[in-house]
Amino acid sequence: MFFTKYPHPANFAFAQKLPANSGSVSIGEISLGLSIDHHGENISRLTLSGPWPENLSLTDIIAPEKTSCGPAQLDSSNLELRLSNGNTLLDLVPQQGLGINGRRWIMQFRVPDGARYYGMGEKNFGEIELSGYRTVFWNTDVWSDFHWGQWGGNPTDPSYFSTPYILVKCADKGYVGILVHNPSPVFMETPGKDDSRVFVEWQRTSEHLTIGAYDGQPDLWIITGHTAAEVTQRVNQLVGVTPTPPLWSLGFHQSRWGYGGEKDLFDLDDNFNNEKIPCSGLWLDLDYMDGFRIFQTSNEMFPNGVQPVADKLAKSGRRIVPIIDPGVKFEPGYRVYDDGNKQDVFCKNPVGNEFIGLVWPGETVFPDFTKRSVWDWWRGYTKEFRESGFGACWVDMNDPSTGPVDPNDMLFDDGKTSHAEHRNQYALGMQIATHKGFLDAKPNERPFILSRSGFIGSSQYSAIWTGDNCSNDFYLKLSITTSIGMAFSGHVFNGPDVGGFGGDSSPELMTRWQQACFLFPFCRNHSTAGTRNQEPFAYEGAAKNNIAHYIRLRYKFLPYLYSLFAQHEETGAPILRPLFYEFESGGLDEVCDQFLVGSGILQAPIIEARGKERDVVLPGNEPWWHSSTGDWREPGTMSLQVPMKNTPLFFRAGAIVPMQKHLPSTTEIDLLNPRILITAPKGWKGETQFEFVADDGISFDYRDGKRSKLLITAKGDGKALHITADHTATGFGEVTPEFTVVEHVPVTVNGQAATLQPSVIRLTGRADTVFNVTL
Ligand code: NBV
Repeated sequence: MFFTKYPHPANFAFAQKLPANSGSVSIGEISLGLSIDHHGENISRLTLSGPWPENLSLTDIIAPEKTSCGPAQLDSSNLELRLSNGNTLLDLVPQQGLGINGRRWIMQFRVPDGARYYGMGEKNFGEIELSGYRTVFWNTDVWSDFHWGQWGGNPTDPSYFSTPYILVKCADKGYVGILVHNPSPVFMETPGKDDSRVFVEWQRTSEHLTIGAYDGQPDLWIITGHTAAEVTQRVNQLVGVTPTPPLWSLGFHQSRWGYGGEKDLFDLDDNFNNEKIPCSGLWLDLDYMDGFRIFQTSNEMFPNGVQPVADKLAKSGRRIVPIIDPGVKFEPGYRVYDDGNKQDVFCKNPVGNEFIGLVWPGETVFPDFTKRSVWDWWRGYTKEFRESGFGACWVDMNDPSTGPVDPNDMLFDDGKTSHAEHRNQYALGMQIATHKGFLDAKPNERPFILSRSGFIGSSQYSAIWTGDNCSNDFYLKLSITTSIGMAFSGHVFNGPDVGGFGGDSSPELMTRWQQACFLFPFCRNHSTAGTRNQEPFAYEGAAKNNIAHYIRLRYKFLPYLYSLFAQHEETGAPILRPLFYEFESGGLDEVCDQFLVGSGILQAPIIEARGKERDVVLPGNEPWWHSSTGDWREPGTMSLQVPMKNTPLFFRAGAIVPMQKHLPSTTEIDLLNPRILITAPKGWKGETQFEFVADDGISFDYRDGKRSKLLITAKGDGKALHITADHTATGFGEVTPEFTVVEHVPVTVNGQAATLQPSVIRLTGRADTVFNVTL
């Protein structure tokens, strides 16, 4: 696979005519079957049958019932993608719209002037808006497949995780999302909006939006909407929302390549306890294994087994999360190899033997995760693994990485299917199988799995970290754009290696990184062997205090994050959002160094280790509460001084943000007694709502009604703030909220006049005066 070369339309033959309805399309001698189905007025599916096997995807798209009309219409013998109001958003280029070249296929769409592009899953371009790019979707082990000179501080493409999806903003007409449900490598090309990336003429991208694939049945899901939010929620539901994660997994995690066994874990536990820094997961890299043999723990690292260690750490509220690679050491006599060989679970090479790659254990074989029978084999091991005391797991190298060995010799399905046809969903199969094993071990516990690679559908099984980054400003900035790109493309539960994996994180960089990501959906500090220690307590003085403060603050806001995840499960809404997700107007299409957490909090972190000031744009037409100073800022652009202990965090007028009452420890997370912060300015006129959720945070009982929901409404009539809190469900017991407001204004709670007690809260700067509401 060439990462920097893409098929050109001139090398395809195109259909000269499309049928007026679903039917057959001729391209030269070849006849293709075109069918269009609708799933509601905003979703259509277009499939082609032809020289391809039928869709090889391991998971199905979760679509609403079929309906008689939808946005994709074959009209006047051309395909138009229309919004419900009849506006045509995109249409196929006449006579050059649908082409094939062997099993390669291509589609070219005409786009309106001023169109903008988003999504594309995990991309490392460092931008949210993606005009003028050519890209291919091919799960890649970036550090292995690119030269270090490239990944050290420049965009690399492709990345570990493939979501062949693009969201097009069709100027002011509306939005269309196109999801290609095809595990073979897909390619896309977006028209450029200016000449900024054109150094030589052939870098200029086409004037059309191009979508195609090297192989695999064309299966396109087309979603239209008036806003980015409508389309994004829908696509997140189509690929499968992330079930509410276990509450502990939303805490802070500490990892490092080099932690080996019980000694390191106990040291970490002591340090976090002594410093009173909460931490929910302690992560073990390759060193806990017996000579890189998966599912075999080193006796030296765990002389007394894992369970007693897990039990001790559980007292501090922590779980052990070890790494598992897919590669099985090729070593007759090693039980996992022998068993797998006997049961014929490993991928084959073109001459019919087990495919061999060169990874950590040396010569390595790979389970064929595209086969359901292999899922059953693997789940037995992950069940055992969970039962041995490990609390979760981290599946790495599942791109799959084969070291210096050409992966194209790794075939699937007993040698019948080429590598490329399945590669992008290898990790997905591993996630599903691992998840099943965890459920076998603990049927009523929500599994937590973190994976490096993935594909459409992974969101249902696994969180994602965005792979190997480096301790520098480039990657700090990328943390925001990559995570938002994923959240916009079906995978909301993700985050980077905070502090950077490769290289040394200076005290300033580590502080700024922790601040930038303290509210990210997934928050883990991880670094590679041979670099400086990067734990919060490895720093001194102000740096240590600042890093610790933002970790504690994450725990303070856990009830907010948890409710956002529960809301995501119901609606598909992402946790991290670009500004234009909530604010359609105001020229925010390209802002990529600020983001929203839910709809209530806006963050504009410092993304240069040595930075002490930055410009911030506050959208909309209402003021924002600045938690570093406790005052209100009018919308617009402003310059802010940002000392090391601060990070610019703004609360929307009327934001309802559930928090924990006290600065919490890892073990005390009380969802039934939250403190709800409501930030309404004096004289506020408006109304906002937030659905707060409480349950046991770990089991599936919430699906049987054991979840409480409190619908909180804040209403400002210009004179007073009226708060109502209505239980819409009490399956987990009664929620008894206490409210805090930031202005001394008349307040009623459920119709009763309240009194305000001054109090202080320290969020992102100096302590702010706030008012606790009592009845
Ligand atoms: O297992 C070692 C590393 C791991 O720490 C990292 O997070 C993964 O992305 N792993 C890759 C393999 C080798 C990286 C050079």
